[in-house]
This record gives sequence, structure tokens and C-alpha cells, in this order.
Amino acid sequence: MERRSFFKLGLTGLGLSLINPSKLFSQEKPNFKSKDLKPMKPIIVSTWKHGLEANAAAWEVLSKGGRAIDAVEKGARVTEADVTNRSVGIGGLPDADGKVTLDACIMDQNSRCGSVAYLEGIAHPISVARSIMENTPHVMLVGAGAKKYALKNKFETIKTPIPEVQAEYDKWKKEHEPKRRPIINHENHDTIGLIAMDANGDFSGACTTSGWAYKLPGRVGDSPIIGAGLFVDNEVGAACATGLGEAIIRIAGSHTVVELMRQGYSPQKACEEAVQRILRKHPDTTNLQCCFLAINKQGEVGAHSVFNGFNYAKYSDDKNELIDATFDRKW
Ligand code: SD4
Repeated sequence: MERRSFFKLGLTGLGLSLINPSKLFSQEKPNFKSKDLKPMKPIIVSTWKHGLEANAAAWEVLSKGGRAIDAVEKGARVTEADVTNRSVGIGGLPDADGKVTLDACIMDQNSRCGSVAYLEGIAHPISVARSIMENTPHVMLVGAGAKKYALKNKFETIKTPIPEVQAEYDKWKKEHEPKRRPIINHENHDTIGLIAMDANGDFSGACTTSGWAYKLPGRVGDSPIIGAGLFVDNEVGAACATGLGEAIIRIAGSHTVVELMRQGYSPQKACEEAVQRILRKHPDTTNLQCCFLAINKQGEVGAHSVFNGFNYAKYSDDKNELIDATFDRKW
């Protein structure tokens, strides 16, 4: 008997003759055909208020027909260079030992990606991540190896913590040293994630952070993890995350959002479902702030967070605006 008829007979025997076997073993293809879509207007969205400045720099690239990968890197560098920012780059807060360790990743329209984690003393981790993506066979370099790579390739060095941050750390240490329990809250969630689509309809994303303030030494969050803090799939769109990295990693957050969009969810619904997934896995929601931001191939945007307070900057149609995201619950 032919394998196919045997299979059908088997199902009939089970009283399942009305079920189409192809539905049981789905081989559905994604319903996105990027070639069928018209060229889109460029757009960039970035997490938090500092996204406005980052977007402005990125827009200089996008508005001239430049590539999304150049735009997101340029935008991320603005926030990394901001000495007043306590969660990203040069002005970032240190770990519990007083060391500022930076995490960043970048991903382009061809699903190429680069990442650095636990990088010390380098001004622009995002550019190191891009260099790893473009010039090495690897995706991720961490700690001493990442630093060695950055120095060898002449990336700008910095001395961290900067004096103001050192003073903040000294104060924190006096108060918290006995417990060594970092508290994450809605005031120190300022990682920047940027996702952009250029005039060709190509996507790229970047994410850069100093991570959870006063974290245990060696801790790495979601931000440099491809699929957690950032994910790009040029057939579908892009997503990034900010908030409690540990919870975002547990559901491979940004990848989850992109895959939901692939299945037909709008960016907004995809971000909402990712938040629900986090909530289902965390009965204790104390300090569980997690936020997602996404755009799809049609240039639609979605953003949602566990708690109120998350906002994002959107630059499109020559307008740069700060928008409050929807949320599941109030603090
Ligand atoms: C982390 N997700 O290291 C980052 C923190 C963050 O804004 O988003 N800060 O877990």
C-alpha cells in the first residue's frame, strides 16, 4: 500500500477521516512576500525619551536614502556618547564592584549580526558590535576578548566610571553593600533599542546599554543577546526590548515578537502577546518592567509594556515624536 493511503486509512480507522492530514502537519509558509510590497517610507523608532535625539541623527541617514544599518548605528552612538545618560555608554552606572560593563548588539537586513557583552572602557560598543558582524566570522565577543578586539581595531577608549558616576556609586555602596541586591525599577530602565526601515524597505536594529545598575559582576542582560533584546527579519520586520533582561531572555522576547508578526499579528498585538507571555511565567510581578517595540514591513508600529511609564520616539514623515506605549497594569 502506498504510504499516503496507509496514512489516510489509519486516520479513518481512528474516526478522523474528515481531518485533512496536511493540517495536522502544517507546512504553512509565511504569508509575507516582501517582493510584493511597494517601497515604503523610511521610519525609525527608538526606546525612551533619549530616542528623540538618537532618531534625529539616524534620520540624517534615512532621509537621504541611506541604509537602515547606518542609521541605527549613528543613532545609538548619540546615546552612548551622552555623559548624562546613566543607563547607556560613557555615563552608565557600574556593577556592584564599581565597574562599568557595556552590552550592545546590531543586526542587519541579511540577518547578519554582531554583539559585545561585558565590555569595559570603550566609548562605542555598538560600533564594535558592527565591526564583529562585518569583519569576523563570529557573532559575539565578551569581556577581555571583546576589549582586546576593540583595542586592536583602534576603537575610542574611555575611562569609566566618570567622576559623577563614581560619586553615585560610592553613595550606593555605603547604603547597599551589606545586601548587594540591585533593585531594578522604572527609573533606571533606559537602554536604547532602535529599529529602522529604510527607503528600500530593508530593516536593521541596534541595542546598547550599561545594563542593570549595580548588577552582580559578570551579569549580562538581554540587550546584547540576538533574539532577546533585538531581532530583525527582513521578511517580516523588527523588534527590540527594554526592561528586566532576565525576564525578556526567558521568552526570547524580540524574536517572539517578530515571529508573532510573521504569523499575522500586528506589531501592537505581537508586543501585547509577548508581555502576556512574560506575565504568565512570572507570578510575582514586583519590578517586572518589560517593554517591547516593533515595526512591520508595512511600516506599522506597536509598543507595549508590563507597567506604565514606557515611551518611545518615532521618526517618520519628517516628524520626530515621543509616544506613550500602552501597558498591562499601573505601578
Ligand atoms: C538589561 N534590558 O540589562 C537591560 C536593562 C534596560 O533600560 O533595559 N535598561 O536587562
